[in-house]
Amino acid sequence: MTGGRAILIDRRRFLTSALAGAASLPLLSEFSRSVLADETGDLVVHGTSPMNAEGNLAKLVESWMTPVENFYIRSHAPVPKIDLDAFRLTVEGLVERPLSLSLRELAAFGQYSTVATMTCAGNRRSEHSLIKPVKGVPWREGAIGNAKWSGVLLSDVLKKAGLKDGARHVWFEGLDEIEQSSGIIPFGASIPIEKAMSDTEAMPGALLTTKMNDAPLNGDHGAPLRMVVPGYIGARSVKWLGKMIVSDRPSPNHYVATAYKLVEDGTPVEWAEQAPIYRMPLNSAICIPASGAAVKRGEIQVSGYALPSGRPGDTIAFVEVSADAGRSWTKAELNSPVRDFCWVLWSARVRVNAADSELIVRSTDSRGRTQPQTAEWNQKGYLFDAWHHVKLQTR
Ligand SMILES: Nc1nc2c(c(=O)[nH]1)N[C@H]1C(S)=C(S)[C@@H](COP(=O)(O)O)O[C@H]1N2
Ligand SMILES: [Mo]
Repeated sequence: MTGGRAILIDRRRFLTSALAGAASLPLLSEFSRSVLADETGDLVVHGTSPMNAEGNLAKLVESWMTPVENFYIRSHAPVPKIDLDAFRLTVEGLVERPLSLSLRELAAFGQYSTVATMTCAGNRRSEHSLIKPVKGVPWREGAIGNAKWSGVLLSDVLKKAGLKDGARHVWFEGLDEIEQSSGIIPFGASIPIEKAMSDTEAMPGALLTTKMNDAPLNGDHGAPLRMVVPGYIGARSVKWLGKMIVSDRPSPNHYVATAYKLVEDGTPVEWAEQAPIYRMPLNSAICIPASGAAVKRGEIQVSGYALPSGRPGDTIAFVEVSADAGRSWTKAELNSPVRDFCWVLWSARVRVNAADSELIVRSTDSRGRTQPQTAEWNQKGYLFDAWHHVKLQTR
């Protein structure tokens, strides 16, 4: 992990500027004030080996469907080299018929597409650090994107394999090689069998994806095959998927058994006691104006995103913006489709006075739940879901 440095760049310029600029890059804390306001790059790059980058906020809110150039990348190891002819997805464990499927054989299953938002459990981690420092990629609000995913239903593949009695979880394993002190491991995840099989007409429980926004997946996003699990944290959507194991228990892989849990003290007992995170929480963020932007007194345009929790059926009901520390709230207009598992883009016009120094957003869902005013700090800086604040310089 590369720590606190971040640069905002255009993907095309990315290698040269990353190398040339490495010594003089500002620290996140130095530029978190306003750099995003006037830059035109697609991604804010936190590290290049492995690649970790988040969407430029001003661009993210331009479209409900996030273009791939603007879509965050979170990888724990370099993109693996995969021979497409030799590639096989294997399915084993508690199944009647273990499978070994080539890409062609996979394509023979029925094809489905769905729109779903992917977000990293660490999105907004930098706000945890304002409470107490946390390690990990210092994501701001851009580790999120919404895309159309196409491929085959996980449930179809599991039905073909035939679930045995006792099948409770499906494990996923990537073909990447992550260096840990214990040795090299693949990125792994698992989901409950009920989620894997829970297809509705509008939304598959999980999709074995080969295309993103109608184009073949690129290497950064998991080519040739990745899992997409709508409603779950990004870490459950394993990229470069090579193996699935049906089991009676959650995966023992580090990223299920140890990481991606909410722990406060981080004692071995607490790590063992806590359950893996599956769903993403209700959340929202202001994308425009950028943090630290200079604005004139009077009416200003504010825009951003809101994300329902990963609970099936939860949608965004309304989004509110305050310019006066939460004394009064203006309802935002929702400018995109409103669906479960998908973000909503919103905008609002609010009046700011000379004394107002920040904007706040909070969202409320179809069950009447509102984001909490503050978030619980946790060791790994996951699921920061408090009201989002953006500081302003009001003139
Ligand atoms: N094999 C593999 N899959 C992975 C990861 C990884 O490092 N290796 N990162 C996970 C995490 S933490 C996230 S948030 C999402 C990010 O997906 P993206 O890079 O396509 O945005 O992929 C997940 N799948
Ligand atoms: Mo993530």
